[in-house]
Amino acid sequence: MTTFASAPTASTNTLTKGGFADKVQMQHKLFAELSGMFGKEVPMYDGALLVNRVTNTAVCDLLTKLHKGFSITPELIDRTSGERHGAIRIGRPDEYRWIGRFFAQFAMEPHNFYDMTSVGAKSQPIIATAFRSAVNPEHRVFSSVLMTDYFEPSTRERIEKILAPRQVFSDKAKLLIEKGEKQGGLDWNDATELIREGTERIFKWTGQARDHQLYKDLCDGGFKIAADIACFERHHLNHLTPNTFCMDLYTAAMKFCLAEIDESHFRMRAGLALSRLRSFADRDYMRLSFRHLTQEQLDSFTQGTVSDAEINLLVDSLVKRLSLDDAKLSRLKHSGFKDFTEGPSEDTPVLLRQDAYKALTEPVTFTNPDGTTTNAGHTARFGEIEQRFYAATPKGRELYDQCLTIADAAREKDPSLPKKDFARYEALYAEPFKPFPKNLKGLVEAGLVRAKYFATAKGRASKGAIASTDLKQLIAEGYVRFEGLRYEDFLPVSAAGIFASNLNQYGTKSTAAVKPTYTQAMLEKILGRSIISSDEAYLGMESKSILETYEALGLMGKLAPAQKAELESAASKAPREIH
Ligand code: OOG
Ligand code: NI
Repeated sequence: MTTFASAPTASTNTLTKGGFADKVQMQHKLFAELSGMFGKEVPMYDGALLVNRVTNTAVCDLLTKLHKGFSITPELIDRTSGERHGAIRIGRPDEYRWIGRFFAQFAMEPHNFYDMTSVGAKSQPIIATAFRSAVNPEHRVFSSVLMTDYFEPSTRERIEKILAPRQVFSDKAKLLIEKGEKQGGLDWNDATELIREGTERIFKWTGQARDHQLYKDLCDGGFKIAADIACFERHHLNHLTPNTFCMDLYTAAMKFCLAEIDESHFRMRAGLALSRLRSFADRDYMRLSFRHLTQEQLDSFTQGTVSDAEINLLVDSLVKRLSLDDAKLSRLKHSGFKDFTEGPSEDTPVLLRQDAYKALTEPVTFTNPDGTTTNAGHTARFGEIEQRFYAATPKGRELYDQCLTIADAAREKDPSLPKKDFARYEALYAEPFKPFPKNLKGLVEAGLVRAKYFATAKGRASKGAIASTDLKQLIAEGYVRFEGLRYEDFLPVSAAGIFASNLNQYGTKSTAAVKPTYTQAMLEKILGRSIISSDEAYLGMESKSILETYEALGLMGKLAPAQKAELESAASKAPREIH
């Protein structure tokens, strides 16, 4: 029976040495509470979480047979798949700075600059960063800020005028943040209060908005995103995305629960997803999906087998469970599930794959400048899901972008193919991704993904007697092993696709006389701090692990000075945990 080493719980109140609430623990609580809030606001979200729990449980049933010794309780499944990413869209630079300071209280730091104003036809008038922990992040929030100078002067003025008086952060929230900054942390009472400010005010959907005429003008002008930001009173969560252990099983299940595919079609897709997983779910997949497993635990599992008959039984039980009343999501108000998954093809474990149920039209009451009210609808909040794979090197990223462009073009030639013939669509989409090796070993050897290296027991025992410093050779000889680094960030092109599909509006062109250019330095100025480059952080982690490995094998003295200096310089960018 496997027990997890340090799985986070939302119920324990850990204290730091200074007597403050542990910031990562605060983060788990914040996201657990946000998830509760979002479930109340959007019943489909809770339904999707149920489907995720059911399909993740089926995956774990398969894994317990495939990896003898592995076993997991329902609570641990919930905890392991309790990871979330959210998205918020901010109107004013000063609001954005408060958001940055808010997340800092939860040890979440800005990672990467996303310029969404220059992603071709899918461009939006926003720039963004994502807040997350620097080390082993479990939660992240893609946070955008509206660039009003993207618009011609009269629209710009109308947007700025409506945004000027709103107070998203209460005085109390601001005081708590200032106190946390001054003290270096918050006690659990204050932490709980700050989390409550998040769920009851800052990120809450109120169904209230202002100035229906402006809303309409912005939407008609092609700027739904600006309407979504400017006319609303809070930084409402646009989506909150859980993590799945098997994207294709989850999407098939959602389509079945939404009555978009019938039972026989679901059986076929679920059976296929599980049999693919049977071949794919090796030790590297276990490391990637179950971060709380220790290396000893992973090493203690022995290879088992799963027969086709056993897969059929799993599918039977899925059909049974998903046919119960609580999973009949087609009864809820919904706009359907997307027909294809964003990201790499199903057989290519790089970066991340995302899918979603489409945005719901929700009732909104607008208060107009003359005091009258208008009841209308707003379509923006949707239900995403994701599965994360290995972090790409710049070379891997470039290859990914090339493959994606070809795959997207192939898909766009016949957008109805996924619905008509899913198998043919999958083959068509996978074809351009053929240059990618399909497992971690191949990906690392080709220099396409980042990894963390370790000296093995054999390597340590041979310390001092090893001649080569060539990593490939050291691995082949059993002195060194590696694990893939998980991709913890976002993809601008996928993000642009997400904006486009959930706003039901492809993209926007600047209406300013000259389209302004936006830089990372501008966003850093807004935030009042620097933004971390994830590429440097992944390379830093990799380089640091290589140096530690050489050290453990007694090879430091054999390194060429230039190679050592390069590794040391890269390793200096390895992230440090802050608490
Ligand atoms: C953010 C879109 C980015 C993702 O998963 O790439 C995002 C938004 O819709 O505001 O969440
Ligand atoms: Ni998202």
